Amino acid sequence: MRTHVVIIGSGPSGLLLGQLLTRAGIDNIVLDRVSKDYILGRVRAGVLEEGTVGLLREAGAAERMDREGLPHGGFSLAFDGRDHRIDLLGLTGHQVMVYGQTEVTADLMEGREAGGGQTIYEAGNVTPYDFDTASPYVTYDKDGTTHRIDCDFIAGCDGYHGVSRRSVPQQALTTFERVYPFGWLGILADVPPVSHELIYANHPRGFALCSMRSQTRSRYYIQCPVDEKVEDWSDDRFYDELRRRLPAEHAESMVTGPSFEKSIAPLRSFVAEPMRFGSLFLVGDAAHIVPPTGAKGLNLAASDVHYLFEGLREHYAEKSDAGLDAYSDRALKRVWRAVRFSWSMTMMMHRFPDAGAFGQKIQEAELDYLVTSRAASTALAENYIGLPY
Ligand code: FAS
Ligand code: PHB
Repeated sequence: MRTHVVIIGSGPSGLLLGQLLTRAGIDNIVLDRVSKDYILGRVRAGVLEEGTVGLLREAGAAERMDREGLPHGGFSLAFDGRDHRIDLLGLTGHQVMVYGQTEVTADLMEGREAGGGQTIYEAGNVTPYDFDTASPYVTYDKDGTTHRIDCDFIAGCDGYHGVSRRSVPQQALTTFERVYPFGWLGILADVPPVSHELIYANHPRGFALCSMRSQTRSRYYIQCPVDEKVEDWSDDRFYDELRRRLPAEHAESMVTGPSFEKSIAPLRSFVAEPMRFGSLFLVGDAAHIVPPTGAKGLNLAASDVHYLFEGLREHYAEKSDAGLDAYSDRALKRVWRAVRFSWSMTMMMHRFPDAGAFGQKIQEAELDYLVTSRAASTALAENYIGLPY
């Protein structure tokens, strides 16, 4: 087989890139090691920046999002028993779209199938070769046979645990990492959200987040010890703890119901530099991870896709490699701004075991300044809605 671009990974970054390439007439094949159903069974992000929304529309995969997504013009920070609203629309003129990553992925898969895009699921032992030459190729195992795909470029959209970053000679990579001493225990339940907007809560017992997938489906998280076991958390125990971390008005009005998804996500900040190695490009979680406190993970994957797609389009349409040559620097500039924001939100909103009384007072002072200064609220808002591409 031969194609222009082999995309390793059928998550949001691989599928979004595939759709944009296909609509630009650039052939591509997507490989994933798991099944389509397995991918659609994962519950992850919930907030889309306007840039991500625009790319989904450009990819022709936004019709259901535009119909069912929830535009949000603000969110609340809850502390000291009260909500403090951050008016995204009033402060920046922009808003975010609440629409689950699972739905984004399903819409991209549907668009790819409708457009005849080739995706090979349950492809074993995917391996990129010769990406330091002009003739890279990728092999994979399927149905007892090893297959080879010759190509011009390889997009490593295979996430943090993927093969792409691992295939780069380690001396060519520089990595930066911060692992946080806690995780997020999250549930999905078909109950109406406790509020019409998201609530990020800073409480002495720990962080909590009230989010949603629709007007009838809630997504709730509480900070938990990193070695916590999901099986130790009944729904009742979860809701009791969540209510204890929220202002009384929300704790009293919360509608609870059986969860149908419950999982713990570890929190880390991670960046690998650079994001290009010859004809191999790292995209999304393959290159960087952020704690979900700033709702940036999926949105950074989208901006990486934007930069790489522009470079590939120029390569084929204008015979120029300027965009590809600039990809890593351009992507990393936005990545580090989002890594900083996600880190700062995580430091401000969570309980740290070693913070001490001084650290507690600093958090309180930062929150107080944030909600009483228009300049500080505006800075928070412009980061949350997403800095420019
Ligand atoms: P993904 O990890 O989504 O997709 C990578 C794909 O590559 C997968 O389908 C995988 O099967 C495939 N793959 C891996 N190795 C392979 C190999 N060797 N061969 C072939 N295929 C391979 N972000 C937020 O903004 N908010 C959140 O609340 C949030 N929660 C998260 C919870 C969890 C548990 C995780 C892991 C992430 C969360 N994120 C969140 C971040 C998440 O949304 C990512 O940013 C997003 O999935 C990035 O998309 P991709 O880069 O496509 O990577
Ligand atoms: C979610 O709805 O899953 C979500 C929303 C905002 C975040 C993190 C997760 O910051």
